[in-house]
Amino acid sequence: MIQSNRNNSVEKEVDFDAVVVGAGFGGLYSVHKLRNELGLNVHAYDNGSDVGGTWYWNRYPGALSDTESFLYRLSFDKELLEEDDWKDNYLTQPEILSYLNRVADKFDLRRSYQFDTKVTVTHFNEENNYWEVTTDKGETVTAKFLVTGLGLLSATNVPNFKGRETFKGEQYHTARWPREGVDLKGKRVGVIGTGSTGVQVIISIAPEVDHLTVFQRTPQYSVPIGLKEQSDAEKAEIKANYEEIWKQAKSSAVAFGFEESRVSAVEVSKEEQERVFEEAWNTGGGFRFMFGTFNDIATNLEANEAAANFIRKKVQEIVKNPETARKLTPTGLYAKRPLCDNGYYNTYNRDNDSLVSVKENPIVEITPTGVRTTDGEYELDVLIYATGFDAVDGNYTKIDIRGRDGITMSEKWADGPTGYLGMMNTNFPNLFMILGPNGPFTNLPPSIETQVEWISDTVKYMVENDISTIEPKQEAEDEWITTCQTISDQTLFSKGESWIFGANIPGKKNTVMFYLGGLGNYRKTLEESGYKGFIFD
Ligand code: N01
Repeated sequence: MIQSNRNNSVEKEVDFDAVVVGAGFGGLYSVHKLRNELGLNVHAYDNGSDVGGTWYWNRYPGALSDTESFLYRLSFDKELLEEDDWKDNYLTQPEILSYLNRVADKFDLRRSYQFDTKVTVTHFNEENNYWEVTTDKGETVTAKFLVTGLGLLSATNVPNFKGRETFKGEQYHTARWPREGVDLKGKRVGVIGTGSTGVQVIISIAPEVDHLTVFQRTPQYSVPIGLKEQSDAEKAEIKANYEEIWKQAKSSAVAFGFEESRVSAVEVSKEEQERVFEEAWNTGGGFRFMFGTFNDIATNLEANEAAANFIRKKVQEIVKNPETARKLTPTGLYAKRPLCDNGYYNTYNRDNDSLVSVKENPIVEITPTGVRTTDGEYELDVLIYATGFDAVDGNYTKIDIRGRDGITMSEKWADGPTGYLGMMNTNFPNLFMILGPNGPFTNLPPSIETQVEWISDTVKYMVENDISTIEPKQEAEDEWITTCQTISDQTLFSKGESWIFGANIPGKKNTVMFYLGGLGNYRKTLEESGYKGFIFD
């Protein structure tokens, strides 16, 4: 427990030094750093019944990470990897959940958690410089530091279709998939949404259902993931090169374990473009295809079109039914978080799979027996919403968070969510957000690790120097937001409509919610700027 040495201190004792919210990668690592390493008195909450965060909730069929197995983990403890074994070069949801359970066991993290508990209200008490944290169980505790690992993609988005509640069959959002599973055998199943989640569900359930109807709004650019069994020799090499692998990932832009290309697509011949794209197509990986082939696919229209065209041709080659191929072929920019899959386009060659373009024939309503679009009714037994998330701030605005002078987080973010270094906000002292707005856009565990380490170093510094509060300076926060905006303006991402900018939620303001400058530069910024942008009191 922190002992205050301040002579002039009138602050009341707190119940806990820190409250941590969330039991995913970020929350678990925070509890380890703050409790096990700094020796603080930590209490943690999660809404789920056990650890896992994103991977606790997303149990839908086919759920898989699109980061390779050796980098979808925490790197701080080499033993964790040494002890670990895995089957393929990508981890399935049960494997990731099992990994996070092993992390919790190894570091005895579960005992700090109160599960099945939602934090509903949290107010900063300016008189005592602590956070009051209230849960849906009606309890309130106080803590000097509040660390939130609420998840970037965890507030589910279920579009408000007319008649949704009248459907007599079963309906599920993919991120709220029942723990006991769902029997889809022999059923007529509809899937709305063809993002990363939809694509995985569709591939996974198509062989088992009687008939699958996919309701697609925007056709997607997706490349093969390159899923394969990882040999013992490959695993041994990964373990032997542990230090170099993580050094490379943490200094790279997207932290997916490959070197980002330094070659411009527009400076090579068409033949060379084809060769490089074909090689990446055969190797697999969405980020590798977008960032490992050429360095300007996400920034230069001509380069982007070359990559997009390559994928379009592949769709046309793979999909046998010309009308389905036409509907599946993407037309606009290739500028969303890149997708990859294990046989998506090929799924549409099955006899029991049909594609409805809801751009051409919009959904009119959900009826008791299915989905009615402008071209007719599709009868269904089960309806699956793979419709994504209210990303980044969606989980924050659900909580009544108030900082100085009673300002609410929703008020602070009225023009869209923002944050200093992706972790803090003016007027919200001692509130550390893991993957808060304006943080890096990468393979997430290395960014989470970076932020949790910065947070625990900062807390340590404050404890050692008897500092009560930390808060960004307004000018530092403004400058960081401008930096994020400037970098984003240089990319084509800002012109593609996706959750990255909040464009998927009707009425949500389109905002730059990420720092697109890469993890390496982000880490350099943290290191070089020190605490210049902060006010300590
Ligand atoms: O969500 P999304 P997601 N009517 O928002 C459609 C991570 N992730 O859960 O494109 C009809 O991308 C929407 O259509 P459109 C990863 O970061 C990773 O799939 O907006 N359709 C789209 O097709 C990913 O980027 C992994 O026109 C509607 C879909 O629903 C992020 O999660 C796996 C609609 C939503 O796609 C989000 O992915 C899974 C409406 N009213 C997730 N509203 C891996 O690691 C929305 N849609 C592999």
